[in-house]
Amino acid sequence: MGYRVAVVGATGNVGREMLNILAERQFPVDEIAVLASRKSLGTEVSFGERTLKTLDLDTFDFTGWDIALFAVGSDATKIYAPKAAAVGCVVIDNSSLYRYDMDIPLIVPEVNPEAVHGYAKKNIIANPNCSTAQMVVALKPLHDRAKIKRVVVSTYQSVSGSGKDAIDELWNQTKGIYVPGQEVAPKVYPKQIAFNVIPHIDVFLDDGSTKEEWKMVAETKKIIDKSIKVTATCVRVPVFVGHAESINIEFEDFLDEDEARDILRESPGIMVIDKREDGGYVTPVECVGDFATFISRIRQDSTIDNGLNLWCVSDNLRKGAALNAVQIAELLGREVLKKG
Ligand code: 11C
Repeated sequence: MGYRVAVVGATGNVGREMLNILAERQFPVDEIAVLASRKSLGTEVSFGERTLKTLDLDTFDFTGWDIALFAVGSDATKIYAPKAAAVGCVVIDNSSLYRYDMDIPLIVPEVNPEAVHGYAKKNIIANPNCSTAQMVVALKPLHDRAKIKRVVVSTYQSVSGSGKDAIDELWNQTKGIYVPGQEVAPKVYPKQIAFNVIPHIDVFLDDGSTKEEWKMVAETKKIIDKSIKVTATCVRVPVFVGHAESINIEFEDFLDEDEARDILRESPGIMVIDKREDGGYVTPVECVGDFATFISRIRQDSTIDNGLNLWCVSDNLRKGAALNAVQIAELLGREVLKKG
């Protein structure tokens, strides 16, 4: 016996990836419903070999459904997630709406699987921001060995993090640069993204940081350890899929780079590709469609007593969103619902 699963926001980038990953990982699905807003009604989406037509989220009754994977914005989540949760359907939400609610667990299954038992307070589990998810997968095993004091991270985030319109903007703007008269003005982003980088993701906060940067701080604390200090600079780059991060870590205890490499090699969800030669590291285009978080360029930071630098790359639509949500569903099934 398997689960009755609803995917909410099934026509978006993340919703489609959720369906792909449910099929790829052979999640035990007895019945699947693909839901979307009225304007996308009837749009066809793939689920393994099957083609499914989207149903109307507004009129859908979640009674009797086990799990709903939500991949819509916070506004729609606020309306529909409580409706699903109230009738016993466990919501796994990819928006930022519930991440900082202390009654709702924020889970990366390789890092804090024990938090799943907290789902019952509200019948909702939150999925972290993509840039946080891949970073905490890398940090947790190192924290367990040498206790992290402080993290300085700079991100190189792909345009798929901003949705389909942003992917089109990068594509059209890039083409437009070569064709006089067909230049494409910035619309999704405040400045040109083609052949450029933009040090601004999400809205600005009073202290001069951006909300994306704040999310990396707050979510790392909630998922791993509130004592870890994080400072982030989040940057949008002209890459379609795959977020990269340069991470500098300061530890309480000394951790040798070779030991760190061995620890990461043995840790769940991580693939270490770290040869000190041309091309001996992973770049975003190589991680697309993969489940792993890739770690390269592991090296001592000789400017402090206990420091390491590393490079971390992952598919932001997968580990950063859809894969992590499906892994949470797997965890929930294994530890709590126990049907599959
Ligand atoms: C980006 N990280 O790359 C964002 C997308 O809080 O779930 C995901 C935003 C979020 O633009």
